[in-house]
Amino acid sequence: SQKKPRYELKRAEDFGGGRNTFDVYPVSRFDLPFPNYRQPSEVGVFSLDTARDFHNDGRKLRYYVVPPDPKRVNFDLTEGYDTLIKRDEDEKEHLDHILRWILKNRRKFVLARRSISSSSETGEQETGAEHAEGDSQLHTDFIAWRGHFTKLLCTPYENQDGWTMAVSKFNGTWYISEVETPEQRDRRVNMADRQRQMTYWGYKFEQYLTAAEPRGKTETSDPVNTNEAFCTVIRTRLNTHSLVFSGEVDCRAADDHMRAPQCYIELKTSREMFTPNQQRNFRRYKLLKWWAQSFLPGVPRIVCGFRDDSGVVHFLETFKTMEIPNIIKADSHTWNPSVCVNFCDQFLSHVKKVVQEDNCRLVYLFTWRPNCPVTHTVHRDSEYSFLPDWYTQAFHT
Ligand code: 0WD
Ligand code: CA
Repeated sequence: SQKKPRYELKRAEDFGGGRNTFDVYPVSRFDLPFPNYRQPSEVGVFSLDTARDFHNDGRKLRYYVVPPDPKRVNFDLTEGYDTLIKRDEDEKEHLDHILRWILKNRRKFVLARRSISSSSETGEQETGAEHAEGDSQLHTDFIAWRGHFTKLLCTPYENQDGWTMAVSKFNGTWYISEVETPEQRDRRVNMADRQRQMTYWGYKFEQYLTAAEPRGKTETSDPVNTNEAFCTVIRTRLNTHSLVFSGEVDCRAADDHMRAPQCYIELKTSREMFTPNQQRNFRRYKLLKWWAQSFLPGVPRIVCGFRDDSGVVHFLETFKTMEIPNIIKADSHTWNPSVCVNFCDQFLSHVKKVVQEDNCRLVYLFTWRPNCPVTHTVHRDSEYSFLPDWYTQAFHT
């Protein structure tokens, strides 16, 4: 008897009109009017605790602590490095935390459709039992981590790191989950000590500027534990694509009159700059990634701590996400936000064309490397399947 191949490579003509590759270059192809991107709205939150356990609430939300003089601070980011408690990055979580949140909040998806299809108040109670009445659809085209969409937005201008995204269509929704490439794994596992220490700096910085309570105290002598996270769940629409994604949020403003996501603040560190060349590279590479990441969920402010080479932050600067495109406008040969968002829009259309079979055991791996088109392979019942049984079985009526 014939051995069944572990995966099958399909050719262009097998896709009923879908094209096999998606061209990225020249990126001027995406220099079109800015596409419609609906004001992102928060539909929920969840938290991951010190043991990386999921909680369907905002218990890990932190509050921004305004330093006495943001222009003169002295945060030593290396302090406590020896006490770091690090999340096990060999443990692949895929979309599991988001899926857990979805199962606990399915009524929010039914209501999302209702608010679109009928303008009148139904007067029905939110019993949470709607899905048992036969409507098992989420009425959402794409579900992923925010970070995956950030990578898509930055792709036209990225010339170092490629990506691989696994996609499965299940129950009318396309799920996107990044797969760590062998190169990414090598880099992570063989990271130099200096590099490891520098990744700690970002987490330590959060500790100097946040508290567990509004107007509370910082806890800079506690160990840093990278298992902990507060995540927002955002619903929005990019042209014809409805999106639900979750992103980790560093903190919110202590002022409780502000609503999410407008109250959220993204924290970053960056090396102090002394030359125009350093400043240009900062705008060209860092501000692109920062803009894309915060634009997606509608986080309006990014507080950056500028540090020296030994990891001491000397001053803070706030960037307004919406103003970043204006900051970079004076530069020539730089990035264009329209290109980023149009690329993402058209790539998602490509995914819809290619991934047509609704089957949680079927995974399409989309791979992109700088200077290449996006290609894909097809994998049935493979190691790449990422929608767990506990999730898919909850949809069987
Ligand atoms: O399954 C995967 N391949 C990935 C899962 C890749 C990247 C992230 N994740 C998960 C992690 O479980 C993490 O908790 O996503 C969560 C963060 O989601 P996100 O907001 O979509 O990710 P992103 O926007 O890339 O990063 C936001 C923050 C980072 O802050 P900075 O300032 O560096 O952008 O999330 C943290 C980090 O603090 N973060 C992570 N934390 C733990 N594990 C990870 C990670 N792999 N990546 C980013
Ligand atoms: Ca951050």
